[in-house]
Amino acid sequence: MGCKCWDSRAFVFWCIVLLSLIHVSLGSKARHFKWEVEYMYRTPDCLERVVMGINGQFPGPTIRAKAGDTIVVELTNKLHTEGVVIHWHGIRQLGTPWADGTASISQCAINPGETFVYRFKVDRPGTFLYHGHYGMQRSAGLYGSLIVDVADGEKEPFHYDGEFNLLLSDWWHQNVHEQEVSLFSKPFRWIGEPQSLLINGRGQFNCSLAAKFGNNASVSQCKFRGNEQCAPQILHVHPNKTYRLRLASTTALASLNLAIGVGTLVIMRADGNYVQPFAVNDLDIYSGESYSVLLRTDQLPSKNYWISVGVRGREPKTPQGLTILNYIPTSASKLPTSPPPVTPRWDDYNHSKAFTKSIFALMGSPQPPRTHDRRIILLNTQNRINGFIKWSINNISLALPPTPYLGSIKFGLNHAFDQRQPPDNYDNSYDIMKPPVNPNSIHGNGVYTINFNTTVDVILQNANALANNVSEIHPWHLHGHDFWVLGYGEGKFKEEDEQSFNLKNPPLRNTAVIFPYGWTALRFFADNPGVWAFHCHIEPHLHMGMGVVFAEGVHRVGKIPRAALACALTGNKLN
Ligand SMILES: *[C@@H]1O[C@H](CO)[C@@H](O)[C@H](O)[C@H]1NC(C)=O
Ligand SMILES: *[C@@H]1O[C@H](CO)[C@@H](O)[C@H](O)[C@H]1NC(C)=O
Ligand SMILES: *[C@@H]1O[C@H](CO)[C@@H](O)[C@H](O)[C@H]1NC(C)=O
Ligand SMILES: *[C@@H]1O[C@H](CO)[C@@H](O)[C@H](O)[C@H]1NC(C)=O
Ligand SMILES: *[C@@H]1O[C@H](CO)[C@@H](O)[C@H](O)[C@H]1NC(C)=O
Ligand SMILES: *[C@@H]1O[C@H](CO)[C@@H](O)[C@H](O)[C@H]1NC(C)=O
Ligand SMILES: *[C@@H]1O[C@H](CO)[C@@H](O)[C@H](O)[C@H]1NC(C)=O
Ligand SMILES: [Cu+2]
Repeated sequence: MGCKCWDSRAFVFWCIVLLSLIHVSLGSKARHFKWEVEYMYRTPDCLERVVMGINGQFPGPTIRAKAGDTIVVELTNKLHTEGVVIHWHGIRQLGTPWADGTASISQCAINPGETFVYRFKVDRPGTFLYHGHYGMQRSAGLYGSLIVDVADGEKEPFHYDGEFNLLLSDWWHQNVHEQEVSLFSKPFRWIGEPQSLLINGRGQFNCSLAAKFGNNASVSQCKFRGNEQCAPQILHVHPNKTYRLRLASTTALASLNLAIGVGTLVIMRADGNYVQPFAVNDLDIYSGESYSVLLRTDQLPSKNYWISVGVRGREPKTPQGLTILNYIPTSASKLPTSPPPVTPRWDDYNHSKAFTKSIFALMGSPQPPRTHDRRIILLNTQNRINGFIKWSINNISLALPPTPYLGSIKFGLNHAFDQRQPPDNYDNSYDIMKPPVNPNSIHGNGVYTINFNTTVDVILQNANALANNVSEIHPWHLHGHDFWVLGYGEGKFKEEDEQSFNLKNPPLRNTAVIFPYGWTALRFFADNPGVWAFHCHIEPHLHMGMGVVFAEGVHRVGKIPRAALACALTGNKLN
């Protein structure tokens, strides 16, 4: 096809033909969505509250796409008095860093009444999430699932007959604005443990599905007609089949364990990446993580069984979340005859560590570079600033600036944020086993500038919080990348611990946990121009400053859509 005829109609015609042929042959397409974010009344756990929903749905609509597709979400902010953004959790945004959906980092919050178009490619299959990333809007209910299937003509390397998507979250009766104020009050007011655990946005607060097995007579049996907003989603299965469960957690606070009353779950994928399959009776899932597991329904007798979700790492004051695995033709309304499985004791950290350390990449997965160019050690502490309680990283509590970094760095606006880099390490005399001797820290908004195409090791170092004998779990999530999890250790990370790194088959993930008083070592390759948040995925912790910002190859970022930066100091830089 000669393309000499630049201005002829024939050229245009043939180019359209050609483009559509490419389109068909790759099987990839653009998937368009028009979304409106709004507050609405809902009864997620049988009590009516205001939640943040999308197009009248809570959780938001599930996006289903194929690897290679382009997702286009036209997001209109129908909240009356606050901005909004949506982050596409687990999507690397290669070439589209402005679509990452992080307020003050990749874009300006979308104003009430305005529409912003997220357009990005989903380049590989997996079970992902999307959620608000401004203030604590994720806690308010702004979240949903993003499921990417293998491209046409490709197959998963495992067979299954059907699948279920279970999006796990936690829920408070206090509204999120009050939670934000309480966390920022002096004296500090902790939001407490969630009232309910939700499975696909459904939980039961004032009744229990399993009441008859409990010894608390004041808890009544839940009675559902089935159309209530808090009625559990029952998983209807046929005997002797294999089902894929897509599990993802978008909890604000709770680390979870999911247990089934029968058989085993075989872990196949973690955060979208293949792992060496292994079987468990229960699995831990931290906020920001996802798993695909296979469940075989070959148990006898074929009847109904429980699935339970319980809290880990914090003394649970929240009843377990429950749903039912209904074996057809058994009636779905028949409750299982045995009590629900009890998830492991909240402080059985050995159980959690054993699970987490059993996850290895499947043979043939991308291998990590053998060495690093830079090592950043990040000490996680709880601190005070002028009497307010904060979380800090290397003694700096992140307070985001009004101008998004992507714009301020690209346009060299040196006054937009602190130009000093935060430290790559902490004072080695710091005793991680004790509360800080001097609990004070400072607010900051400096960024770590990462040289493009270099290998970065991050050592996340946990420590004692402000109270004696308290060190919490923190699941850390990196935007724009997957990282290899090279290892976990107890106590303070030492130079010689590098000898123990797993360079053979470390799992690739986008979220990794640090255990109390321990460290976790991650490695990533900085090949994605943009500005990327790296933070604790516990919503109140991030809100209290528990995060850092990585800027990499920003001068390589192409033309940023105007609408992403139309605020603060970048508001007039785009003409
Ligand atoms: C739970 O609370 C809701 C709302 O108050 C009420 O309609 C429902 O009957 C209650 N359920 C039980 C079992 O008490
Ligand atoms: C029984 O359940 C009620 C209502 O959920 C709760 O207030 C009470 O503390 C429970 N009692 C015990 C002994 O667990
Ligand atoms: C499932 O398989 C088992 C073992 O092969 C068999 O005994 C049982 O009858 C099967 N159940 C159904 C419902 O097909
Ligand atoms: C947990 O594991 C450690 C190290 O293997 C062991 O010393 C400890 O006794 C275990 N704790 C419990 C409660 O099993
Ligand atoms: C953290 O910074 C504060 C305020 O500058 C200082 O008082 C404190 O000693 C620092 N702590 C550490 C562990 O560096
Ligand atoms: C970055 O690394 C990739 C391979 O890892 C290479 O193809 C590319 O040329 C490198 N780019 C730069 C600017 O160094
Ligand atoms: C510290 O807390 C752990 C549980 O988190 C408990 O097992 C241990 O006894 C506590 N130690 C002290 C000295 O209070
Ligand atoms: Cu945290």
